[in-house]
Parts: sequence; structure tokens; C-alpha cells
Amino acid sequence: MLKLYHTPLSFNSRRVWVMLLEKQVEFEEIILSLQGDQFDPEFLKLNPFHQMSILNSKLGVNA
Ligand SMILES: N[C@@H](CCC(=O)N[C@@H](CS)C(=O)NCC(=O)O)C(=O)O
Repeated sequence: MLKLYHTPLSFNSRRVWVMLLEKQVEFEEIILSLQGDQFDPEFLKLNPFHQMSILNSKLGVNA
């Protein structure tokens, strides 16, 4: 299943979140904060550029 790592206050995050809802795609939501979660080592493994959102699927990571 798709995993969306995002932060609700970010417009860039919301674009992806809304698209998934509109297309009725099933996804797991992982809500993070921009108060430092983007620098968590586990998050940096997914996106070294420390930006949200991230859409993670079996095909790879889309930032
Ligand atoms: N290219 C990305 C940019 C995403 C982006 O700039 N996200 C910001 C929040 S709106 C972010 O995560 N900033 C955290 C940081 O730079 O440390 C997109 O268009 O979605």
C-alpha cells in the first residue's frame, strides 16, 4: 500500500493528499511536523532533501 508522509500545514503536502483522496487511492498516512521531523534519520533515508511530502510505494520514493 502507498504510504504518504506529510504535514497538514504544508501546501505542497496537501496537493498530494487531495489528489489521493480525489482519485480514491488507498494509502497509509504518516503525519509529521515541520518542527524537526524532517531531519529524523529515518526520514532522511527516504528524502535526503528533508522535504515533505513523500509518497512511498513498492516502486520507490517520490518526493
Ligand atoms: N518539490 C517539493 C517541495 C516540498 C517542500 O518544499 N516541502 C516543504 C514544506 S511546504 C518542506 O518540507 N520543508 C522542510 C525543509 O525544507 O526542511 C514539492 O513540490 O512537493
